[in-house]
Amino acid sequence: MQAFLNTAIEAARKAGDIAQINFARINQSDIKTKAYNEFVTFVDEEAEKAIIDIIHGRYPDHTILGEEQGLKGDESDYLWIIDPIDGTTNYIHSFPVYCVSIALKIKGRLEVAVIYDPSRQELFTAIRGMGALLDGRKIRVSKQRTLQGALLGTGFPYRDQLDWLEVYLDIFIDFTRIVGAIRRPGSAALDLAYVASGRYDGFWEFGLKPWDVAAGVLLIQEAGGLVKSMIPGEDAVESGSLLCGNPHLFDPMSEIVSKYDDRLKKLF
Ligand code: 2AM
Ligand code: CA
Repeated sequence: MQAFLNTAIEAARKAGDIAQINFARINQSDIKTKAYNEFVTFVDEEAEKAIIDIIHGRYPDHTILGEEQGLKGDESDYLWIIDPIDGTTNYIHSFPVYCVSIALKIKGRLEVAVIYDPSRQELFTAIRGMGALLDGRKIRVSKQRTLQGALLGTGFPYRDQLDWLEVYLDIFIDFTRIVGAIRRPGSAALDLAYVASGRYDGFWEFGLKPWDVAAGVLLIQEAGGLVKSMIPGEDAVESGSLLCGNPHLFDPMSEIVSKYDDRLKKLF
């Protein structure tokens, strides 16, 4: 597993360097619209290509799922799930909150995770069963015991998820009345790394994609946290609608969201 992790780290640093070199140099003409309010730049594309080249250079038979290129390579037991820039909207606006996310699933199970933040040069890593690290030092989820005083992260529904906005906002109101504070920085992968490292006590968001969350989910689990899909019965990574937190806050957070199960079921 260490060799896979080393490959993921090399690829994440390479992609992060490409992003950082171009940071705050993006012109309007560099921005392409993928869909209404969904953007991509040549930097996302170059960084993804760099990651794919490194992984396929070493493991030509492995499958890669990337945000920009979709599936690359034949189907195999090894699936790398990559996001070259998580937080592209921030990146385009020179708002320095974004990251590279790389996860490896083997036979359907998350085994390796890397999240790299080029702005702070922070490297979050995990191998299943071996804990989670930040720059080589062990990290754990927070010890916060009550929602009172807790710091939660979240993301708003966007684009094709605007039907979920009302129920999302009702949940947001419930949390806002109880917790210490809520943050919405705009990079879900980095948010999950912050739950793993105890900076946040919990996080929830609807409608994310596997490449936004795969690495972060393993990081949180390896740091002693809990993750679940907010859509009953679904896998957290596949559904992309997830709730996570330290073991003290996971149940109280789940209880608040479960008040809305009926409304959520109608939307999914
Ligand atoms: P992305 O930058 O890789 O697309 C923010 O809530 C999270 O949602 C980010 O991880 C972001 O990942 C993802 N996201 C996907 N599509 C988005 C969009 N159109 N606008 C904002 N965030 C989006
Ligand atoms: Ca992206």
